[in-house]
Amino acid sequence: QPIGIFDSGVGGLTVAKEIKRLLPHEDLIYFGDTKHLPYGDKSKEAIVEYSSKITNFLLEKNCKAIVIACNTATANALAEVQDLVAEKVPVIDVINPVAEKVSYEIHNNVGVIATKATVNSGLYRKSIRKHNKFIKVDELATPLLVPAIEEGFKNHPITHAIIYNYLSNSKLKNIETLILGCTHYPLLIDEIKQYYGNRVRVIDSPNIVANQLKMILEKHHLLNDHNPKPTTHFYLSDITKNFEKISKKFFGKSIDLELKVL
Ligand code: DGN
Repeated sequence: QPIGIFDSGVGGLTVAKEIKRLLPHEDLIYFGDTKHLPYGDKSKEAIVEYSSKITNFLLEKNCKAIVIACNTATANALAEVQDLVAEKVPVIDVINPVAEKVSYEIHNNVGVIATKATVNSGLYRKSIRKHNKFIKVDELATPLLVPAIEEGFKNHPITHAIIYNYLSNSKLKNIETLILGCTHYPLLIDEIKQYYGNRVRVIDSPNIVANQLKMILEKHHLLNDHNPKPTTHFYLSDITKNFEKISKKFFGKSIDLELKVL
């Protein structure tokens, strides 16, 4: 049985890549809802509708676990996806495992950068403070980073100017830790680390999420570690030349994309 992974677009491939690295014998199905992106500017109702359709598709494909590899979908539709799945299979999201890990380590001031819809939900703050109510959490919407990444502006003066502008915001002034609360941002992790030097710890979410998935599969005796021919299928709800190009960047190698409209 495969693991189902979904995102609003191709950003979730940063999570899929880490899952593939950590669990190389697993079959994977990835669904990117490129037709409806960006989720970051959509209403909760729309995000719930899209996420539910994708979840049903992944359940039809007989997935043994579902990974919501999108912060915006997690922030707006996690409870609805969990209801829909009704404990048939485990659901792993990209916010709670990261919030939990951060709250158990020594962090007093945590910053989160994410899309508007994620910041508006306040889920990072709620989730961190559920575990440790002494941590101060400041969330900042940084929407321009997504198009900059999708345009391929890595190591580019435009991206450096955007990063500088956002990270120098007074909200993030005293942070010790920064969570990259959007699946696109790992592609800019070096530039963000460069901005801070050693002052701030930047959290690598895909690795935490992949480890959480591994732990849950082990717990449910669902881990596949002897599969001579693991398969990975990538479905997008809209395919363009640019998606093909950037998918390669996000996943780290060339992939075959299949069109699937839900
Ligand atoms: N993948 C989405 C996230 O992690 O929040 C962001 C992409 C988008 O919809 N703009």
